[in-house]
Amino acid sequence: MSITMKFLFLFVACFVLAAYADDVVIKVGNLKYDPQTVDVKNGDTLVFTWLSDGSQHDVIQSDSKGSCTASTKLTSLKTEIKSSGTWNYTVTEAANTKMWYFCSVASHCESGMYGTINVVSDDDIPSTATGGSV
Ligand SMILES: [Cu+2]
Repeated sequence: MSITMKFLFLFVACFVLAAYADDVVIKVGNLKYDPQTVDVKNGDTLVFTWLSDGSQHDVIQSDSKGSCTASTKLTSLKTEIKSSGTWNYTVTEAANTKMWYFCSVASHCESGMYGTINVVSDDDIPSTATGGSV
């Protein structure tokens, strides 16, 4: 491979990597997660963004859709209860994985404050990113 070809290859490789991982913003507040369901890829980062709605919320993984019971598995999809700021979760799960989560504060979950994360393969979607590429 010539030097020029090597640089061209590196350039393309960098571009592909940069295009692969996306930031996906999920708004936390007003008794809901918005969007409630997201399609993401391994390597994407979920940016949970508290809306400072005057109420406290958290993000706790559950074991089924709409469940208000914390997962019995060891999980890193879990935050402190807070009222503002952001929390990032980088998707390390493989494609064809579903994850569910809810807010454990008061009766927020019972009021509909829960969400679903669909981990899909690269081919399934272009991206649901609302932020820029990393
Ligand atoms: Cu809440």
